[in-house]
Amino acid sequence: MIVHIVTVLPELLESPFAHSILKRAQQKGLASVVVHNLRDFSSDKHKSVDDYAFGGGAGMVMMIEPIVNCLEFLKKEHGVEEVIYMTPDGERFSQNMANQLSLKTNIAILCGHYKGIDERVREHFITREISIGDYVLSGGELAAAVVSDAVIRLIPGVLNDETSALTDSFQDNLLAPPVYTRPAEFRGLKVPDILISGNTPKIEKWRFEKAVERTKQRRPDLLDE
Ligand code: 6GU
Repeated sequence: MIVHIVTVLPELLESPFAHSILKRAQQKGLASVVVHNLRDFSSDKHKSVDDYAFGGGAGMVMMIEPIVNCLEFLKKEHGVEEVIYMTPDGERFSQNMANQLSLKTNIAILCGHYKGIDERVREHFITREISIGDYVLSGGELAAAVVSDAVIRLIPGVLNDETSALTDSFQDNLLAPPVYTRPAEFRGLKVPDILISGNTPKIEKWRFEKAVERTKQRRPDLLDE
């Protein structure tokens, strides 16, 4: 999968993909993240990407021309099939959406800034609008990194133990059960005996019960779905 991220702040997206699982996914050739500077697609001499809003009011609006130049390049040269716009008024991101997106081979993610993008882009060039939650970020970059991370780790072969994505919170509408590691006792704080028993069927049953208990307490809404 290739994830193309279009942004006015490419520096902000350097680190998130340079470590750990996302770095390894790219080294293994399973995913690649390409960051595009929107300014490179501006055709005026000042390399402008934003302008005042028609009708007045505070805040700049991202211009249609550089965005469409960039998206047309991505479609033509890279066969991008899905163009996602990151915006607080988009559809709320979920594990289900991450699963769907992980099946694509070429996606583009456009990061919003300022007061947003010219509405004509949203109407005619965007295939999907995503928000990562009910709060406002300074720009779409961190949200794009969140979405890319959630999607790339689901690509088969990215996680070492392929079953581990299946036991994540949300994958089956349940939160994950508690986990422990050595030592078995720390300052009198003990690990539940069952986990040290070696009885795998009982351990699996315990984990399922804990997952249900935790979900009932913290996210009862998940059990209604
Ligand atoms: Cl996608 N963008 C911005 N600017 N703020 C957000 C968001 C996106 N999702 C939640 N808050």
